[in-house]
Amino acid sequence: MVNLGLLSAAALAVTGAFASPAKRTCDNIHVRRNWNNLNGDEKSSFLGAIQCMMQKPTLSINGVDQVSRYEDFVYIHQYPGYAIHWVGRFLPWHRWFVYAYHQELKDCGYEGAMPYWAWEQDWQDLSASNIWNADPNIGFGTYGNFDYNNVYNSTTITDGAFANHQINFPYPHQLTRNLPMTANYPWSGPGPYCQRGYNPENMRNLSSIATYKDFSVALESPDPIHNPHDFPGPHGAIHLALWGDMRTDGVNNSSPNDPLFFMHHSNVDRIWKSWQELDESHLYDFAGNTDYYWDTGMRSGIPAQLEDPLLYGGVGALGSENLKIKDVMDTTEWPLCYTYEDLEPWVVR
Ligand SMILES: [Cu+2]
Repeated sequence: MVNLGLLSAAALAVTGAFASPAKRTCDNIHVRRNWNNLNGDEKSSFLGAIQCMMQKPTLSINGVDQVSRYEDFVYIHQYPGYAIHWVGRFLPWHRWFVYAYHQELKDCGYEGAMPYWAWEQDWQDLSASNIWNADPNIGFGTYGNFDYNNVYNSTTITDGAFANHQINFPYPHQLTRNLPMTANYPWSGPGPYCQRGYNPENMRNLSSIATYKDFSVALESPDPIHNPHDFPGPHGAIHLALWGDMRTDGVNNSSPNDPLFFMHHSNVDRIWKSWQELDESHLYDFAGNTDYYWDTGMRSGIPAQLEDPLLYGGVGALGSENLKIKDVMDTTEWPLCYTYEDLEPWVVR
């Protein structure tokens, strides 16, 4: 059960404010910015707010093993499991998830808009991205080194703002990544397999897709059992390329343990937002299935609809209990009230 008494001030603010959605308009529209365009003070403030979340007490949602407000987000992502991946609600669910995370960062003193990692700009060599920065004040840290003796646990990140970050949920370990394992595991790392997911050719293909149903699958990644392309979509490609905590599959679903998860999903959301603006018919276009069964690879036959609940697994946190998919389709409408500074450069016409 949810312990309502432990809901955070930020979560309560979102909950209360959402009581009358139709009557509210945005006071202003926040412009989310490319991480590369933030100055040192802004980067430091953003990373400091994440560290603050990692120190804050957990909401003890459902009484599992998470130890901090940050790990609550890991749990909230894990809990609904198959109902938020390879389904129609994948994009809207993660949109609200990143938004709610940003509310918590504001509660921890970060005043800027949510940044994003425009990884499609790093397509030629992911390992050369500016995102890898070892400075403990302004960097997410580097990308690890492959450990042949510990393939799935990967290597601990020992630099940057999250050096040796101790994770407790869903199992105790330190933050890991594993970008350079390409030579022996070609389906990971910055090599050709993942690159086909986010290279200009695939991004061009994405921008020309006509319907949400097809666009959503292509952006997320075809599911592993029904993959018609034999290469991942850009969302899946980045998870695979970074390996380590970002790679956690449909069993753990604990990839938010790496703070880069939110930088990644902010960009996934930007790409969806860009697509929504390409044609007026796209803004409220929504379809897909409601469930996916990992063990059998079956998609449920129930068609997803705009009226469906966003579905935060019944945990009730983040002010989401009454939220429907239709409420988060337009980011420039209340409650979201944001856009992106460079919406369309990824669209190769
Ligand atoms: Cu996810």
